Amino acid sequence: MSESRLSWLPFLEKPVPADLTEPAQVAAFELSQVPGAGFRLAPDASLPEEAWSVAQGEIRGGRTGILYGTYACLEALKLGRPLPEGLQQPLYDSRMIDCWDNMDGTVERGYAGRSLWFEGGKFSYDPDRIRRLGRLLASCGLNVLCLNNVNVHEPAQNLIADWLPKLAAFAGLLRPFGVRLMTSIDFSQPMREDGPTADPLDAGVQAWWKECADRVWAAIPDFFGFLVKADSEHRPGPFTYGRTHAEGANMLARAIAPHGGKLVWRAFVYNCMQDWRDTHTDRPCAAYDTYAPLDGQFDDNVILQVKNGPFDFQVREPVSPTFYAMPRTHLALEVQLAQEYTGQQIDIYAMPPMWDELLEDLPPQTVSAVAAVSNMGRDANLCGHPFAALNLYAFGRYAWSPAPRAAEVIRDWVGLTYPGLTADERKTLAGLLLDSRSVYEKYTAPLGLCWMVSPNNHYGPSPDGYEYQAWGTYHKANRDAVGIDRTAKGTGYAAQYPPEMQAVYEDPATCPDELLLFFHRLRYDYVMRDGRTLIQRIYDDHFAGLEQTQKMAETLYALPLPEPDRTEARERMALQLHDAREWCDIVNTFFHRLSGVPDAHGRKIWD
Ligand code: GCW
Repeated sequence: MSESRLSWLPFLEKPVPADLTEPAQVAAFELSQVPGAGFRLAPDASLPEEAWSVAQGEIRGGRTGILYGTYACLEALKLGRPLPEGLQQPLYDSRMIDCWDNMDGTVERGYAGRSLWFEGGKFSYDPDRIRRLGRLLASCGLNVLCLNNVNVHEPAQNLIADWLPKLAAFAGLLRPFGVRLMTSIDFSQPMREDGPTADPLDAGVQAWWKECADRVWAAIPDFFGFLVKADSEHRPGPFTYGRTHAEGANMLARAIAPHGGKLVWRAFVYNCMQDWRDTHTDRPCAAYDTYAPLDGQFDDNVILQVKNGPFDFQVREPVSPTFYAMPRTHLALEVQLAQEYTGQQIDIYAMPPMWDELLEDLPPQTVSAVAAVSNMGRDANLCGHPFAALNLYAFGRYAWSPAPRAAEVIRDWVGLTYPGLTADERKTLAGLLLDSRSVYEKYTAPLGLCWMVSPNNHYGPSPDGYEYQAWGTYHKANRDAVGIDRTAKGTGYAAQYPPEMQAVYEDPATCPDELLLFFHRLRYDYVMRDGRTLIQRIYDDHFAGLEQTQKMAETLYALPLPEPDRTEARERMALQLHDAREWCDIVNTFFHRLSGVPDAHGRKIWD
C-alpha cells in the first residue's frame, strides 16, 4: 500500500506521531511540517469549540477550531489563495460519515476494498493509518465516524459490550483530530442477550439500555451516540410491539441523554415485501407517511436521518418531501458517497453538481445535521477510483458550509490532488469531473426513470430486473407508455410537497424534464418542451451519454496524471466505456422492442 496516496493534501502523507492527544498539538505538528508557514496558534476559549479565525499570522480558535484553521490555511497556501477572512464556523454541529463495515472485513456496498479497521470478526488495523484517516477527515471538517454497518451483523452487536476496550482504543486514535465515534446498534439487542422483549415501553428494556449507555460512556466519555436502522429491510424495530418510531427512538435517546449522547434514527422505512400487482403502495411515499405525523414527538437529542432521495440514492430523484414536513424535529440529510447506484467507483461520478441542485430545493437551514455513507476502504487510494476521493472531500466542504459551488470545490480538489498538472490540464480534468454526473445520468437513467439496474449488485443495466420484485421499484413500461403517475390522479405522492412545489411537479408541462418520468406516466408520443417525442428523447439521451463517455475517455487518456492514478483511471475508464455501451444499447433496444418506434435519426438500435 502506498501511504502517499491516502490524501489530497501532500502534508497529510507524513506519519502522525502516536503521542498527539490534543487538536492544538496536531495543528502545531502539521504547521511544523511546512517550512515557512509562519503561523502562531492561539487557543481562544471565548470561541465555540470548532470556530476559528486568522489574522496577522495567528490562528485563533476553539479547541478543534485551531486544527480546522490550520488545515484551511495550509489549503489556501497550497492553492495560492488568500487566507479565509473573518470568523469561520461550520453550519452543522454533526458532520457524519457512516461506514457500512462488517466485522468480517466486508463493507456493504463497498467499492474500495475491505474494511479499514475490521477483519476476521475483530478489529484489525494499522494505528498510523487510522490516525492519518482522522487527519484526512479533519482536513475537510468532518467530525463523526460511525464505524459499523447499519445492518448489524454478528458479532458487531458486541461492539458496545465485550469489544468496548477496543472501541475505546480506536476512539483514542481519532480524538486528536476532533472526530468522535458512533456505532450502529441493533434495536433488539436486549433479546440477543436473552431478554424477553425489546419493547421500548418495557421498564426492563429501558433499564437495560440505560445500563448499556452508562457502560459505553464510562469507557468513552466523548462517544457521539448510536445510529439505528429499525423496521427497515427486515431489521427489528418498535413496530413489532405496536409502538411508534418516536417511542422507539426516545427510549434510546433517554438512555444516552445523561451522557450528552445523540440518537441518530434512520427514516429509511418502507415495505420491502410489496406485491408488484399492488398499485396503491408507492415506495417514495413511505418516509413521509411514517414520520411526518410524528413531528414534534422526538426528544431533543434525537436526529432523524432522512435519505435523499425518497427512493434510495438513485441518479436522479426529487428532494425528499419529508424535509419540508417536520419543522419541529432535528433532521439530518443522508447522502451516499459509496456509488451504489452511480457507477460503483468504476464510472466517474462527481457528486457536487447533484448537491448544488439539492441545495437549490432545500435551503441548508431546513436540516440540522448531515451524514454521508462512506466510500472508503482498504484500497491504497482509499476510495477505489482515484477520482472518487473528490466526493469525500467535497462532502466535507458542503457539510461545513453548504452553498452551491460545485465548480469551485472540484477545482480545489484537483489543485490539491494533482499539483503537477499544468493549469490547463487541471482545468480540463475539473471540467470532465463537473460534467460526469450528467453524462452518467444520460446513458443510465435519463428523465427520472429509476431502477433499471441489475438486481442485488446494482451495477449495469437490467430494464425489467426490478419490475416484478417486492422492492416497490417499478417503471411499468408497456408498448404505449412508461412511468408512474405520482400526481393527485395517481399515487398522490406529489401532494407530500409544499403547494408551490406540488404545483410544479403535478403538471408534465411544468415538471422539470429530468424528473418527468418520476412523476408522470406518459405515452411515447408525448411531445416534450423541446419538440421531441418522449421516445425520441429516451433514444437521444442514451446515445448522447455514450458519445460523451467516449469523448470523456479521450480527454482522460490524454491527461498526464501521475502514476498509479493514470493506470487505474484508464483501466476503470475502459470498463465505464464498455458499460456505457451496454446501457445505451440495452435500454434503447428494450424501448424499441416495446414501442416499435424507430429512431428518427436511423441510428443502430439492436432488435
Ligand atoms: O439501498 C439499500 C442498500 C442496502 C442498504 C440499505 C440502507 C445498509 O442496497 O445495502 O443497507 O439501502 O440504506 O439501509
